[in-house]
Amino acid sequence: MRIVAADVIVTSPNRNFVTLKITTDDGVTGLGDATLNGRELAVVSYLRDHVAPLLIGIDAHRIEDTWQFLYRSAYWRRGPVTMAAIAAVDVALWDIKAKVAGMPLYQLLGGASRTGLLAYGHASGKTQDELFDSIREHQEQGYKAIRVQTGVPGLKSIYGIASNATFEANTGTRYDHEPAQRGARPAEEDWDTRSYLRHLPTVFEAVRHEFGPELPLLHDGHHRMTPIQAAKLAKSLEPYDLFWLEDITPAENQEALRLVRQHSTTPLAIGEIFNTVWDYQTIIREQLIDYVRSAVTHTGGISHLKKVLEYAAQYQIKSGMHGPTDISPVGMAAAMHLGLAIHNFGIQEYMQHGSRTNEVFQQSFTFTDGMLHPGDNPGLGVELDVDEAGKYPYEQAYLPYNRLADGTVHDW
Ligand code: GCO
Ligand code: MG
Repeated sequence: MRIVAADVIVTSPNRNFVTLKITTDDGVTGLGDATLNGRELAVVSYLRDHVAPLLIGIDAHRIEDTWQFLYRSAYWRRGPVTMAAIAAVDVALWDIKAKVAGMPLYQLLGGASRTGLLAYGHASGKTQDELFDSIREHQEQGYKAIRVQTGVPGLKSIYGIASNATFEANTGTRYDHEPAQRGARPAEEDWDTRSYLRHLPTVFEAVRHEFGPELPLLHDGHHRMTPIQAAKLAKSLEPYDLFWLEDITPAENQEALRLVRQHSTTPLAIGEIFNTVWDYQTIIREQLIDYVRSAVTHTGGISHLKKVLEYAAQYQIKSGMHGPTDISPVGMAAAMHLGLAIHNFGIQEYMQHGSRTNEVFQQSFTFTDGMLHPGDNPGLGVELDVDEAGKYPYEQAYLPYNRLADGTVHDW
């Protein structure tokens, strides 16, 4: 079964998505997500100009060999662009293999290890009242675990809070916006770590008081703290029993987390911007984290992320795969098949795509009573309507960035 076409489809129904569609000489097609938020066209070029021509004629069943060929023959390894491109090829080939086998992909990965995947959603608010409303709204939608992001007094706009969700009255769907904004330049936000460190524990105290001790609560620090600030934060949130505290440091410096571990037992999650097992080498071996945040889409696909998670399993570290709206329904389905099959599944992030996105990508996965399931269609269970996709051409969009009061650029 040879590959006869590898097409890259760019579409922007509610936001930009890049999808690779591989076709075999038997007429079987497979999809892979290659969306790199805010830098989409770099992956498009990598795939169209450098990878697609190499795929023609390859045996579509040789997934591991194709992965190794693309990774090693390029010489220039790792990095988000390379690894998103390889991920798209890998996932498309898994989709094809599972369709040919007539099975949902999770069956080929070892079969289901559980009945469904616990998902968490994003609650946020500028004020306490808005935040409480948002948590309740998520609970009404079925979410059993909730990420809490909040405004900080004195700061104008912060990543991840409100104005972030839209209710589409015509379809009855709720659409979670991600921070990327369409436009020619990134939006500028402001930041003050000391105000944030003072304010956040008061928010979690109020949330625990209102919603009780049972509800799993998560928080994302979005890479903004120094190691000692991160240690302080993790320690100050300990009384509120978080499910996890995410990206408290930039973590390129993996050793930085030793300091945090010395001061706190708050569980830590890191890795949404990591691409390979090498980015995790120290933090897994030294047990400096509790959850691996990588997405299938940005970590070389199912083949590579499965290896990362198997390594993590030796240290009782679990999965917490990245699932914002900038992971397309194809990338989400891939995460769900992998999450259903592995033993060390932890939790799956799940934001809701808009109705236009759901029309472009027809999906078989379900979200019922707070649990995700990839469905039992052969393959990934996602199909792309190319005509529908063609209605929404690419639009330039950028993630925001931060400046401190004195104008210094800061991690956002
Ligand atoms: C998360 C993430 C996202 C990212 C976004 C960048 O935890 O869901 O931090 O909100 O900022 O995916 O593209
Ligand atoms: Mg995050």
